[in-house]
Parts: sequence; structure tokens; C-alpha cells
Amino acid sequence: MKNDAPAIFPPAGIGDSKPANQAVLDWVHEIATLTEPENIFWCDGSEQENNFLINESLQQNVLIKLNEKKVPHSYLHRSNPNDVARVEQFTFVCTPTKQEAGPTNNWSEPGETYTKLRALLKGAMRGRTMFVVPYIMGPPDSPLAKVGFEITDSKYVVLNMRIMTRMGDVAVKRLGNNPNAEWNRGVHSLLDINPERRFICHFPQDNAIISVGSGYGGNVLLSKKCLALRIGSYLARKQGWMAEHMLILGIESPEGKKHYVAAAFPSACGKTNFAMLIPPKHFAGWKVTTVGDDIAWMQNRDGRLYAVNPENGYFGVVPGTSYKSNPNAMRSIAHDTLYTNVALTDDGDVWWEGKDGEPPAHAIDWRGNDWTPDSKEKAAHPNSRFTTPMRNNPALDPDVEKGEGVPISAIIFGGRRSDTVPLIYQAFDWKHGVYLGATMASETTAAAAGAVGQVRRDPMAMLPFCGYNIGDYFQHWLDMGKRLTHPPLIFNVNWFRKGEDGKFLWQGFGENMRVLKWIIDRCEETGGALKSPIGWLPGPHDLDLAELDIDHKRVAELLCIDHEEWQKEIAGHKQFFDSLGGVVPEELLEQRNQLAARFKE
Ligand code: GTP
Ligand code: SPV
Ligand code: MN
Repeated sequence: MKNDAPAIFPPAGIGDSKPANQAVLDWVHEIATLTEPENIFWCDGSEQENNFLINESLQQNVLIKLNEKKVPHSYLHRSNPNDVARVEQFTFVCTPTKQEAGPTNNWSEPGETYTKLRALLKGAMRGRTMFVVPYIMGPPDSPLAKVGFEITDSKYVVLNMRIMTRMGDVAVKRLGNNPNAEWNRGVHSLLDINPERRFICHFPQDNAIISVGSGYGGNVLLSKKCLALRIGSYLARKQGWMAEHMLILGIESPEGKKHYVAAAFPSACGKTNFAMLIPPKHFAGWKVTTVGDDIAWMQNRDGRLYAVNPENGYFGVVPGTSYKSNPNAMRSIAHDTLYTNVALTDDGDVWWEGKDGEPPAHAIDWRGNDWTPDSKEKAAHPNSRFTTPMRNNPALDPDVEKGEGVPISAIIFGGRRSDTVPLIYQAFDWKHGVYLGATMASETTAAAAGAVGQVRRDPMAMLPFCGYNIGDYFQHWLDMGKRLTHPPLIFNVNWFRKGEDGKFLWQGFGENMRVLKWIIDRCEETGGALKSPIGWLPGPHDLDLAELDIDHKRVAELLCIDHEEWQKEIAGHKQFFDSLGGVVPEELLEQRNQLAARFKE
């Protein structure tokens, strides 16, 4: 598919809604002087503007229209095959000192980095249109809401931002005319989509982001990982709140009692699926609703933690999504959806590995090549994605727009671990919970460029997203806990433990309701538990496994704590903390000593 750079020339009334704020105008002028675009397109987020951009994208082969009967109002985009996932090795946190970025981030000096990026951006938009995209993260009336502007030369980015954020006039209004108001400055240019000129740079002190050389996902939708997590986490610490890589879901009992939980799993480890869970038949009357599927912004209100979802849409993993695994996602992406890097069938439908039904006899794969079921290559890229408005989700929580957020009863950490980590356990208290988060690990996935399946420590699922020193981040978690009079209970889950046959022991997806139910029972102080060295575990009858095809042996395997594996695990915790070079708070080092000691009791 074509690089989507060529300039477009809208008719009068489209692309001319300039904001009044002088600080924005000055900044746009500065970037335009540097990048020399053919013209400037001021986005207002209107339907008319969107239709115009879609038509232009179809004409320039940036999008392919899908079969209107099968997937109405939906389109396919193919990214450059060298540009299919986040690039952690090219992602930088540019704080004045290396120490502020800390041991887990790539750091580069802000002055030098600006100089390097300005050289790359010089004349970069010649012959291209420069889009100015105003957006809000968070419900507009939330005290946590943040305004951002993204400048981009990619129509595909604009179309995605319109789904993923509250984009256009609503943001311009919220910012107002005060030139000193807080807002994020994001600059994105495709350049020539060359991995050698691909940099995703964050300047937390300036509330600024510059991203060049990519056209895909978290690299370029600057609202998401760049603002809502990296810059967000930096602002959150300074301002006393939390920006986390967490889904938020509501769960209501048949009696109408409702809890909300937030869960941090690394990329492609099940957040979207958990957030859209449909309880199995046995749980008739229970209802799960989605507040968010990827990011939570949380604040202390009267001693309780309240969360909002800063986003407005879902940028979700496609492969594996089916009516069997995630019916709510399937309904969400049945219309008004942008697909990226999935396969195209001969009748204009989309296909991917793991979709319901038989594979098509012939299709065009994500690279644009012929594909048949005999092909060695995958039809859809493992990190192919859908972009869909959250309004499409049949299970959307009614309080998703509530500015104060929803009260969080439990925080759940989890990763992909073939061994060692049981299906579910509960931390003894907040501090111990912070230790669980800080030491969690997961097998790497296709969501980031690089090797897949390698166990790495990924504290709070924030390793690629914490915009400052990880030691200070741990301390911030500990400090938040001290201010909460009713802190959420903290749990750890692992849907991905494998048996000797190499197969998952746990059915997962909707059946995760059984684990969620125990979590809620613990919050309600009705659920039983057994004390173990690593935390509270459900006893043999505490998990409701009725009508589930699973035998005692498998349940025992799922919940077992193998002392030898855990000696290795504790050594892994120590190795990780040691590798951070002395930034880990004393309280967490003490937690490890206590964990080791409990194994000797
Ligand atoms: P990001 O959008 O990258 O942050 O990913 P995510 O955490 O939202 O993960 P998602 O829900 O999209 O799931 C990623 C992959 O894991 C998909 O292929 C799912 O089918 C699979 N998956 C999700 N939940 C489960 C589960 O409970 N069990 C198993 N075995 N696989 C799951
Ligand atoms: C993730 O990798 O955690 C994602 C996808 O949610 S991306 O937006 O590309 O970062
Ligand atoms: Mn994510």
C-alpha cells in the first residue's frame, strides 16, 4: 500500500477550523516553518471532515473499502512491512539527566535530541499536508482530563485519532484561550518510514513528544502510550495521581451489587479480552461491563482510588478474536472499524488466524500477497489490530463518561508465564501488592518488535511505558497506598500456565469469570483462602468451578506452588532489582526478604 504522504486539498469549510489559543498557533507556525508542508489542515473532528479524509485515503490507496454488507463503514490499511509494532529500542525518554529517566528507559539528552530531530524534520512535509489534531484524553469534565495536539503528515493517524480520542472542537473548547494552559505538544512525521530514521522521543519536562519514521500504532498515535502513559506517568507522580497500563471493568452481581477492578497485563496478554468478558452460563445474572481496555488514570478521592479511561476507542489485537473467545469484541468490530494488517478475502471481507469458521480458500495476506491455507506465512500479522469506537462495545459501562471515575475495589497484575506462577493469588496488603507488581514477569509478544516468548520482568506492565525513573515509580506506588484509607486489594493472575503437554491448563476468556468471582468474594470478605508463602490462595472449594470441564489434578497444577521454581523466581526478583542499580525502595527489598523467609517457615 502507498505511503500516505501526498498533500490533499479540501474544499472550503473543511480543514480550516483554526483554534484561537495563541500558544497553539505559535507552535504550529514553528513546526510548519521547519517541516515546510504544502498546506495545513486544522481538524475539527466533524463527520464531514472524516468522510472527506476517508475518500481521499481510498483514492490514494491508504485504505481499502471492505464489503459494505459484511463489515459496514469499515476499511483495511496495510502498514509498511518494516513497521508493524512498537519499537522499544528506538523509544527515548529525554529528561535533563539520565538518572531521571532511570535504568529501564533509553535516555538521550534533550538539547542534542531536539537538534537531531529538527534536522530530520527539516523540509520533511514538503509536498505533504500537515494535519493539526486537537484531542482530549479522559472524560471532558474529569479533573484528570488532558488536552493534546498532534501534528502529523499521516491521514491514517488522523483517522485513528478520531476513533481513539475525543478529537476536534471539543478539545479546542476545553483548552480555551489561556496561552499558559497545560497541553501536550506532539509532532509526528512519517519521513520515509525507514527503521534507521525511526525515533519516538519524549520530553516530559516540556510535555512534548516527537515521533518520526513510523506510521503504526503506539509509535504514532501519540495520545496513547506516549501521552497517556509515558508523559502521563511523569505528570501523575508530580501531581499525585497514577497513569497505568490497565483495563478497567465493572462487575455486577445478580443482586445489583457492583464493583470495579483494574488490571495490568503486558501488551498482548489479555486486557481487551478480560475487559469484555462474558460470564459463562453458570453465572447467570452476573454482568461485566467495560470502562477501558488499555489505560487507567487513577486518583485518590476520600481515601479510595477512582479510575477513568482516558481513551475513546480500542486499538486491539485481532488474531485470536472470535465469537468463541470474545463475542463483545466481535460485535464491536463488525462495523465502523479500521483494520490494519489483517488478510482481505476475495469477497472484500477481513480474515485472520483464529477467526470463527473455515479459513478462506484464497485471500490477500497482510503484505498484499496471494495467500491460501497451504501458505507458510500467516495471513494476518500477529500484531494486526482493529481501531474501533468504544461506543461499538455492547458491554460499555454506563459510567464511562463520569468525570470523577469509578471506585476501584481490586487491582490485578498478571502476565504470560508457562510455569511457576499460579492461576490466582492475593497479596497480604498494599505493600506486598506493590512488590507483586514490581516483580511481575511475562513472555514477550508480537506487540513490540523483537523476540517473542522470552520471559522478562515487566513491572506493573509498565516497563516500556514508565516515563521516569522506575525506582521513583515504585516509591510513588508505595506513597499512594499510604494515603488510601480504603486501598484496593491486590491480586496476581496467570491465565497462561502450561501443563507437561505444553498446552494451557486453564480455559481462559469467559471462564476467567471464576477467578474474578473469587476476587470479588475477597473484596466482600466472603471468600475463603489459604495462607501460602507467596500470598493468599483459594482453597479447594473457594473457586467456583461448577459446570467447568476440569479435573482436580489440573486445578491442583494450576494452583500449585513449586518450591524449587519459586527459589529460582526469588533469585530472578533479586537479579532484576540488582540490575536497577540501587533505585529500588528499601520497603520492597524488605518484602523480598520476607518472601524468602516465608518459604523457610
Ligand atoms: P494490548 O492491546 O497489546 O495491550 O493487548 P491486551 O493486553 O489487550 O491483550 P488482548 O486481550 O488483545 O489479548 C492478546 C492475545 O491473548 C489474543 O490473541 C487473545 O486471544 C489472547 N488471550 C486473551 N485472553 C486470554 C486467555 O484468557 N487465555 C488465553 N489462552 N489467551 C488469551
Ligand atoms: C500495547 O502494545 O500495549 C498496545 C498496542 O496497546 S500499541 O498502541 O501499539 O502500543
Ligand atoms: Mn496495551
